[in-house]
Amino acid sequence: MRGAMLVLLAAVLVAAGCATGGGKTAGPSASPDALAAAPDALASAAPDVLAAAGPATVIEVENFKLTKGNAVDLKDASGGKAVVLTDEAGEAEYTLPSLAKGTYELVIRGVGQSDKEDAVYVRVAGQAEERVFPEEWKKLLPFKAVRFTQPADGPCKIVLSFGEENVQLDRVEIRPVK
Ligand SMILES: [Ca+2]
Repeated sequence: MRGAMLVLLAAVLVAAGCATGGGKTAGPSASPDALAAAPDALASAAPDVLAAAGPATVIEVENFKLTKGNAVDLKDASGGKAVVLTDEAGEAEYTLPSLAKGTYELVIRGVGQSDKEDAVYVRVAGQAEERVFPEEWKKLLPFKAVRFTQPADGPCKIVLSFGEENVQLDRVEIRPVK
């Protein structure tokens, strides 16, 4: 009888020990797992937000809404196309559905033909317009970067407007600034 009691007591202690030990190890390991899982949940819920927080978000200018602008074939351009705004009313507009609050750089890639044919204006996230252009001509190059602040998570409107004639606008890249 005493032997059975001891075995029972030992079994209770072992069971309690296991439960306590299990509890202790489960606690700390559960938190990192939960944290690791969070970005995956975000990725499926809000791809635009995540894309901006990591590598560049790239938007082809030929996918912008164009006013007085034409998509033209351009060798080596991404998507094989670029946009030329045809007169002073020319605009290309695009609204990212969701961009996370933060500071970013917007860079246009395109081709300027000469110092009289290379400028375009950029308005983004409601900031004042900035005039940008490439450093060299007749090459597909990044134009001067525009730094902007997205004030809160949400849509982000980008407007490229006519600066000079014959500027070929291939794509827009948006990167977070650290
Ligand atoms: Ca393009």
